[in-house]
Amino acid sequence: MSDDCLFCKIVNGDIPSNKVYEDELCYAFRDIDPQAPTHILVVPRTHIASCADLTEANAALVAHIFTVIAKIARDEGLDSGYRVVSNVGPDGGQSVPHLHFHILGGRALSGRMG
Ligand code: DGP
Repeated sequence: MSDDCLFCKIVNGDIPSNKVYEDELCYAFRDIDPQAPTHILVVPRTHIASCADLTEANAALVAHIFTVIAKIARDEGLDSGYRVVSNVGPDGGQSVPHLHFHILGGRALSGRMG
C-alpha cells in the first residue's frame, strides 16, 4: 500500500466505493465520473503506478486481471462489446497513479481513441 494513493485507500476500504468484484489479487468498482453507461475500474490490490512499471514479475497478475475483466463484462451484459483502457502518465491522461483498467461499455463507443 502507498499511503497517499487514492486507489490503495479504496482497495483497503478507507474510502467508500461501489464495488463490482474483488478477489485476493484485484478489486473492481464503478468510476465516480462515468464516461459510458457502464464504466468500471479494475485495479490490482498491490500498488503499481502504471503499465509503465510492469515487469515479468507482474505477468500472472496482469493475465488474471484480464480474465476478471472478461468476467465482469459478461456479468454486466456487455455482449455487443466494450473497451478496455489503461492510461499511462500525463500525456496518456492518467490522473490516479495506481495501475487501473477502465471497462467502458453499454453503448457504441466513439471510434476515436485520442
Ligand atoms: P485515469 O484518468 O485513467 O487515471 O482514471 C482515473 C479514474 O478514476 C477517473 O475516470 C475518475 C476515477 N476516480 C477518481 N477518483 C475516484 C474516486 O474517489 N472514486 C471512484 N469510484 N472513481 C474515482
